[in-house]
Amino acid sequence: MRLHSFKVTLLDQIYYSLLLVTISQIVHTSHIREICEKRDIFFEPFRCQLYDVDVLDEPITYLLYDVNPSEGFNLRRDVYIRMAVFLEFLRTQQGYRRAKLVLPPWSNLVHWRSHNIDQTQLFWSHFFDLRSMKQYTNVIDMDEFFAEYERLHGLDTEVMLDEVYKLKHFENMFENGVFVDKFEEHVCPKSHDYDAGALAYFGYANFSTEDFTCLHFQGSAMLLHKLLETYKSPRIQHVRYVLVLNAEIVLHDLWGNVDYWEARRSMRFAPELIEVAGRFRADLLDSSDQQDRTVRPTRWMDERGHRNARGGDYLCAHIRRADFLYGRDKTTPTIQSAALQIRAKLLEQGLKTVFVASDCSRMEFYNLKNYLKRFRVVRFVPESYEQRLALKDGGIAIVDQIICSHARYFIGTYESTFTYRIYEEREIIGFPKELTFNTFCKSEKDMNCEKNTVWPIVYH
Ligand SMILES: Nc1nc2c(ncn2[C@@H]2O[C@H](COP(=O)(O)OP(=O)(O)OP(=O)(O)O)[C@@H](O)[C@H]2O)c(=O)[nH]1
Ligand SMILES: [Mg+2]
Repeated sequence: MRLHSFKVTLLDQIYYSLLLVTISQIVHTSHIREICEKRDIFFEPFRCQLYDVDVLDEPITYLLYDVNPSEGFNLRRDVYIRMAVFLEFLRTQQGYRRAKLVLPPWSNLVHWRSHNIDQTQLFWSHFFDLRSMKQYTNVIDMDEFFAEYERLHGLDTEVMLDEVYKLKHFENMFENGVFVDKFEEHVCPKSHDYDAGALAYFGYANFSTEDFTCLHFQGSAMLLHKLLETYKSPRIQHVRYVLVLNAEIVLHDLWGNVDYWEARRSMRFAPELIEVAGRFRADLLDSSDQQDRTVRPTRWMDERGHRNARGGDYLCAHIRRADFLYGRDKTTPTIQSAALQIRAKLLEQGLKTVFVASDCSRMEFYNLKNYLKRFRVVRFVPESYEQRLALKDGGIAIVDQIICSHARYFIGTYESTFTYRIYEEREIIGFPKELTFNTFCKSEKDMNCEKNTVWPIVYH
């Protein structure tokens, strides 16, 4: 009898616990809703995500940013990584789980010297594979932002930003000799950015704000979370628009860690640019991914660390000229010295061809060829005006970078961000380090000069 009652209680207990599990699952699934957003009409018409219902109560925070106009293309790519890694962190925080990063268009960068072609307000999709970037975090191009704004607020409305922060370094970065993360308001100087509510943002005439704050700022991207919390409106907001100007002031949380490399790996180039570079490699350098052992998985998430890449039978030299001849003349070689250093490497590597990526003049290139008469010296030049118009200066620079990323051996310019981006690309493709991390010296007579830093790739 006692045994029986024990059995009943045990069965009862099992029954009740099963019931509880079922109920809690119903409750749990009723907390989840599927939200679908319109995407790319060809590849992924809709992206659906499961959201907890309480996440849906949170506002959508649109985080826009911009970089100091004088900064070049390749530093801007680095600022993007800081912001993307930050956004990925922010989306884990309560109140920000639906945050999105809005990509600032590219407009008339100082190094883009083809003034006969229109290079204003170019979207990121012109240079990068946005679908790939979206697989790292929730980023949208400016045209997508406008479409979303229109959906939320109707056609032909001004874009009214809730908050704009213009960042500036502190005059004294070290307080009592220590660097502490902090920000502090200061009186805004007169500026072109903002005038009576109207905001100059990439030449768009429809941006405005009533809340423009100037801040001294020092610290990593994570400090932006504190900033967003500090200035959060006490009103209930369904959507919040925040713009950070001079985002290059914001530092990396941790440069070169796994997060950095994931964001970096997701920044694959636009397929059209890869195709142009691929044709050049095939036609002029007899180089292909199969042959060169540079085949990459279709998705960056499937990449694994290795160092088996071989590269095509050519050396690539990135020879930075233009402003480097003035600002960095102590470390930038003459064309003759660069030629002599290239020659030594070609002989050492048993190669006969050098691909030159450079912002040099035609005259400088002509001289370089003359110093390397016994070798083949090639560079990428658009085959027609139409192609130049389609690629634009930024696209041509990326084609150069792609071709360099597939060379057997690479040598770059000291302290050039352009060179650093090629190092990274080759790290992702999987070259042995010694075929990548090479730097020109000022003179071929002093090859013990200071070299660029080696930042090897890391994976989870
Ligand atoms: N096509 C082409 N353009 C180049 C080359 N090197 C430099 N440029 C142009 O000059 C710009 C250089 O500016 P950044 O991209 O900031 O790189 P950097 O000036 O080398 O490095 P930092 O001064 O440290 O930022 C590039 O964005 C290109 O527009 C090259 O090899 N090929
Ligand atoms: Mg620069």
